[in-house]
Amino acid sequence: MSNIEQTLSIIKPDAVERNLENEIKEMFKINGFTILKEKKIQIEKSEAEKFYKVHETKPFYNDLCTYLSSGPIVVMILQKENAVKRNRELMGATNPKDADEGTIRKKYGISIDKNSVHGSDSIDNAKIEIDFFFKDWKFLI
Ligand code: IDP
Ligand code: MG
Repeated sequence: MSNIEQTLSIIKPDAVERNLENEIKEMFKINGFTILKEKKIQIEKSEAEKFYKVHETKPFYNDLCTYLSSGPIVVMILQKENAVKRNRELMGATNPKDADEGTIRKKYGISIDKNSVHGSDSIDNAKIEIDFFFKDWKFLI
């Protein structure tokens, strides 16, 4: 049985700044993801704080929110079978140093904070995060 899902992906400021947008999108496409929607935006720090609220007690929260709002980002809805899990696999570990060969973070990540991409970590969070950036989006399934 097919299990088509959507997940939220963000190409973070460090990658947009290095003009890696197209290369990273190509990696998604080669790996069978369809980019259903995308937009390049810059968000306010207050919006980053809302997006990353789950991390508000972490020591890196303030820097993380400053960083995500520091420059243009590309937010995308990706679709594929088991998209949430498959995207996490393609992204690789949070710290690029620990990421497997062939993953986006291994290839492009600079450091644990400048790790080039965000991806939803669960189906529930994918819905919340897609709604955060694409309010009018209606889930296909
Ligand atoms: P994830 O992006 O792999 O899901 P999370 O634990 O959800 O990782 O953390 C969100 C983001 O916060 C990470 O992508 C990374 O940019 C940043 N981050 C996580 N842990 C640290 C840390 O120990 N120091 C600095 N930044 C961190
Ligand atoms: Mg996360």
